[in-house]
Amino acid sequence: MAYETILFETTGSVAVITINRPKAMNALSPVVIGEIDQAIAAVKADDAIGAVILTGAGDKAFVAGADIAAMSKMNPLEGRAFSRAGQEVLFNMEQLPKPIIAAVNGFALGGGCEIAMACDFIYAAENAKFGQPEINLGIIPGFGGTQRLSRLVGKNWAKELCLTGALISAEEAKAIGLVNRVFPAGELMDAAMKTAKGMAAKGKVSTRAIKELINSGYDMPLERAIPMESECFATCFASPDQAEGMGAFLEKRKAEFKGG
Ligand code: CO8
Repeated sequence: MAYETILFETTGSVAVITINRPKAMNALSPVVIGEIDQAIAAVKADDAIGAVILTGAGDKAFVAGADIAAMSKMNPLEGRAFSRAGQEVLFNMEQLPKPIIAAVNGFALGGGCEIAMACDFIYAAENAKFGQPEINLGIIPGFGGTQRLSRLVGKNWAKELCLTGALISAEEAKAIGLVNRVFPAGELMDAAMKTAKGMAAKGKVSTRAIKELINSGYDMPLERAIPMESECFATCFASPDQAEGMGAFLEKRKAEFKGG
């Protein structure tokens, strides 16, 4: 598959998707959004890939938002279509049965912060900056920012970020729970790769169940979400991974999950 605006590389069991428009701060045009979706579909179809890293090209930006030049010409219907298309891609990322790490290597603003939040967790470089500055453009977040941000960091921080358009540092983002870990810029990709490889080596059935349970159970009442866990727990016992994982522990060796 040939891509124009992203790079798609695989290193063993890990796919790295790099948004590659450094001159435009890796802004998300409709073409970029479509190509990310194609790459996610390619990852889903490839059994050899167990985890994904999403990052931005260059050392300044992860993604500085949706493409303002492209959006400046949109009418309300086109704006809604662009917003819906982006939201669908972000749902496809959340529903991918393999973990995605956002490796945020610079500005993650507007749609950039939103796409990072649709990943399973965020690692950030020390120089990264996060924000939802759409209010400064006379619009609002349109790729789920008002909803995912409040679920991740609480209503008060979501309101402060969306209503002021202020940017926060990687350390501040970590303090409010938006970012899991912060690394010196030169160490970010190695750290993300190490974690991604580790996750890719786990059992596929367990990985898929954990991601799906945490995502879908998060907004449900506990008494409805908890029984879903028992069902998935039972499914794990039908997988060869369970026999391998427990057998390996008892035999004092490292488990080698084959999936299934
Ligand atoms: N879209 C298009 N081009 C951009 C964007 C962007 N979001 N961000 C930067 N660029 C371009 C600049 O226009 C500039 O291009 P050129 O060299 O041709 O003039 C180039 O990237 C470099 O940018 P700067 O010269 O501004 O670089 P600085 O280092 O001075 O500043 C910043 C970097 C702070 C990141 C600055 O570029 C900036 O503020 N960018 C815009 C950030 C922003 O407002 N993002 C939110 C966009 S809105 C959004 O994401 C909504 C998402 C939901 C959409 C829903 C659909 C309707």
